[in-house]
Amino acid sequence: MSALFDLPPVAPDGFRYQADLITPDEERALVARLETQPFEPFLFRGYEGRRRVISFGLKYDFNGPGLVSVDPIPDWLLPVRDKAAAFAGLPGEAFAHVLINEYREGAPIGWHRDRPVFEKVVGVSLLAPTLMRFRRREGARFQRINVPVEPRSAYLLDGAARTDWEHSLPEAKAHRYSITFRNLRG
Ligand SMILES: O=C(O)CCC(=O)C(=O)O
Repeated sequence: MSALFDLPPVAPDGFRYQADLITPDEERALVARLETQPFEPFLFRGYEGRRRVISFGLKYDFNGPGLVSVDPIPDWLLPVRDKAAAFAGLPGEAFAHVLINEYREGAPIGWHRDRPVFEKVVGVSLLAPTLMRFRRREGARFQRINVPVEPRSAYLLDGAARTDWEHSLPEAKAHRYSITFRNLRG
């Protein structure tokens, strides 16, 4: 058998990646908007994370009610939402929920799977690059895959990448935003 077949997978099933979903000009314009937004610390059942977040359309409140309505998705987010939706093979309006994460230097996101109420997840990255880490239990151990994620790229979490694998990001080395879009599971 060729050594090719012994190589570990480069990404979990259901993960897709597209470099340069947005242009440097689009990234600059989005960052200028995000700098004016009232980000708040991420709260999870009494725990305060180091990343800051803001949601539009729908918000998942981990401290009680779950999914709640919030301010509608602003016009300036619609072009990137539509590009993210096209990448996922969905109409733009399917992405009723936007969660924007802001990571300053040192801020991580811990191991998690996104809430089952959501189906597909598309993340668009701005500013610093990062490494998306995936893990899946294999008996007593974890199978692990790390995927580099560059600024202006998009990733899709669907299928096994969404339901079987957990993901996390290491502490940010520099300022980064992710604009994440989710549709509701039918
Ligand atoms: O910042 C990212 O790209 C990851 C975001 C994430 O995992 C989440 O919002 O649940």
